[in-house]
Amino acid sequence: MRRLYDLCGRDEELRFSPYCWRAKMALAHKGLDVETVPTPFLGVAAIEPNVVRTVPVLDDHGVRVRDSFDIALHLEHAYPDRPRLFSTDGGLAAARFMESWAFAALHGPVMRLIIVDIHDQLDDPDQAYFRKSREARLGKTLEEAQADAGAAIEELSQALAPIRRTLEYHHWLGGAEPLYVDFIPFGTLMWLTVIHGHLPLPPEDPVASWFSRCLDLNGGLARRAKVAA
Ligand SMILES: N[C@@H](CCC(=O)N[C@@H](CS)C(=O)NCC(=O)O)C(=O)O
Repeated sequence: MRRLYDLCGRDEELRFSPYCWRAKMALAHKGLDVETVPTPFLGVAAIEPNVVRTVPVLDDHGVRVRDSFDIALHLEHAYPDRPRLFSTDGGLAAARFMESWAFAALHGPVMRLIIVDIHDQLDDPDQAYFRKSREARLGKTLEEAQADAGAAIEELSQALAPIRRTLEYHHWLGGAEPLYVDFIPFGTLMWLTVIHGHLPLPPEDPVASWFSRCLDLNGGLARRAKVAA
C-alpha cells in the first residue's frame, strides 16, 4: 500500500500544497500508483504525533518518508529502473539549488498574492490555526500581507526571470526531458494556480508554456486538479 498525505482545504478535493504537488509529480513520473489521503493542517500532527510536522508524508509499503525532497530521493533509490528524477549527481545538486531558490525567490510573491485566499479555502478550525500561526510568523495580519494583486503579479513575473531565461536553452529545466528540478517550481506555481484559479501570466510567456507542458505530463495529472472557483 502506497499512501501520500496531501494537504486539503474545506473541500477535500482542493489540494494546493506546493510540496505535495512536487511529491505527486515525482510519484507519477516514476509511474507509481498512490492513494492520496486528504489532510487538513490540523490533521498533520496526527499522522505520527511528535514526529510529523509537515506534509507531504509518503508511506511506501511501511517505509515512511517526510519532506518532499526526501520523498524524491527515496523514490530515486527505491525505484532505480523507473524514469530518473535526477539524471546525475550534478542534476541532484542543481535540484537542491532550485529548492532553495524557489523558496527564497517565489514563495514571497506567491504568498502576497494568495495568503488570504488560502485562509478562505480552509475549514473553520484550520482557518483559526492558519491565521494565528501565519500572522505570528509574518508579524502582520493576513490582510496586510496580501498585497495589491497587480504589484504581486509583477513581482512574481520578475522573480521568474531565471526560469524564463533557462527555458531559452532547453524545453525543460531538466534539459531535454522533465526532471524533479522542473517539479519544484511547478509545485510552487500549482499552489498559486489551485488557489488563484489560474496562473496569472500571459500565455505567450515562456514560463506559462512550460507550465502548460508540465500540466500535460503523466497523463495530465495536474491539469485535472480542482482549482478554487
Ligand atoms: N520542507 C518540507 C516543507 C513542507 C511544508 O512546509 N508543508 C506545509 C504545507 S505546504 C505544512 O505541512 N505545514 C504544516 C503547518 O503549517 O502546520 C517539504 O519539502 O516537504
